Parts: sequence; structure tokens; C-alpha cells
Amino acid sequence: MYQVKQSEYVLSAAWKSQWPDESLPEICLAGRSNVGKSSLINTLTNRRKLAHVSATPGKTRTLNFYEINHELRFVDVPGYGYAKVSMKIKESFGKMMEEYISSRPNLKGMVLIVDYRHPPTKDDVMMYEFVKYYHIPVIVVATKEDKLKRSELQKNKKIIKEKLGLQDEDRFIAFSSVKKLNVDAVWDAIWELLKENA
Ligand SMILES: Nc1nc2c(ncn2[C@@H]2O[C@H](COP(=O)(O)OP(=O)(O)O)[C@@H](O)[C@H]2O)c(=O)[nH]1
Ligand SMILES: [Mg+2]
Repeated sequence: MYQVKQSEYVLSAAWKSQWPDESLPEICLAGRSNVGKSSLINTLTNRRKLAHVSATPGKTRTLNFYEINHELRFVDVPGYGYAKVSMKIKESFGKMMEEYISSRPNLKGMVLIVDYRHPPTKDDVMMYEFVKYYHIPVIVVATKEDKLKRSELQKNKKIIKEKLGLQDEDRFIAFSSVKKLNVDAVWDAIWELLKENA
């Protein structure tokens, strides 16, 4: 079981020149606004407020870097698919993300967070296809599991995998920040990626 002994916010970058050095492997986390990304980061690091849990979705407009145990970084990429964000801002999100995903040598994988209750959105599918285009391994984390009925678990999992076109090498992990479900499973999957791509 992976234990987080140290975790800290490093910086938020609006430009490539602000990114930290490439000395640590990075895992980026992406998902639709309000999907539970900040809650996932807080749960994985066992911190109440490392990542801001926001009541106003779509507020984050930078790449936010966190350092964990002085051995890896989480990179929180802007939430996508938030209708109230203007086209212009959406475009700059996209460019920032594309630049990061396509050119960061120490990026080892992406955690793509989807809502377990709903089929993936067009934006989720686009994001998955986008990272796969750059050969970045993906861990799909389906969050808010606590809100599902038992009968929905298998059904929704199948729909999510099918809609995304999830490839065999990519993992699907059910998750809940409320129940702290599968915290260890997500960490194991992250370390598998780091080892495979060391
Ligand atoms: N029931 C439940 N609610 C969650 C879970 N994860 C996040 N939330 C709630 O979903 C909302 C958005 O969460 P947040 O982490 O800010 O999402 P973000 O916008 O993706 O960073 C908040 O009200 C959270 O309390 C979960 O696993 N279960
Ligand atoms: Mg957030």
C-alpha cells in the first residue's frame, strides 16, 4: 500500500515557461468540471484541502502542479466541458493541455475521471482519444460510485468502457471520495504506469 507522507502544492502555470523542471515523473488528472477531480486528489493524498474543492465549476484555468513524497507530481489540468466558459477560454484550455500532453517528456500517464452515474460525454471521449493519440497510458477513474444503485454498477461500467472505446491496456477503476473506495487500487495503477514507463 502506497503511503503519502508528503504532498504539497508546487505552482500553477499559465505558460510553458512556468512549468517545473522535468526531474520528477508526472501523472496528469483530467475530467469534466465538477466531476470530482479535486476530491480525488485530496483523497489520494489524504489531505482535506490540497486541491481546492470548488462550488463554482470551471474556475481553474491553469495547470496546477502538486508534489508527492518528493518522487512524483500530480498535474491538475483545467476542467473541460463547462458550458458557461467562453469559446475563447475553451480554446486556450485546449492549447495549454495539448502543449503539455504532446511535449512533456516526464508525463507518464493520465488519470481520466468520469462520473460513474452517466455515460461519458463527448468531451470525455475526445479527451480519451486525444491522449491515446499521443500514446499516453490512461487510468479511467469512475467516481461518485456511492451514488449508484448496486444494479447499476456493472451496467454503467460496460457503457462507460464501450463509449470511450477503452483499450485493453487501460484500466477502469470505480471510485468514491465519500466512501474512500479503491484509494489503494488507484495508487497501484499509478505505480504500475510509472514502472512501465520508467
Ligand atoms: N457523492 C459524492 N460526491 C462527490 C464525490 N467526489 C466529489 N463529489 C462532490 O462533487 C462536487 C464537485 O467536486 P470537486 O472535487 O470540486 O470536482 P472538480 O470540479 O472536478 O474538482 C463537490 O460537491 C463534491 O463534494 C464522490 O465520490 N461522491
Ligand atoms: Mg476542482
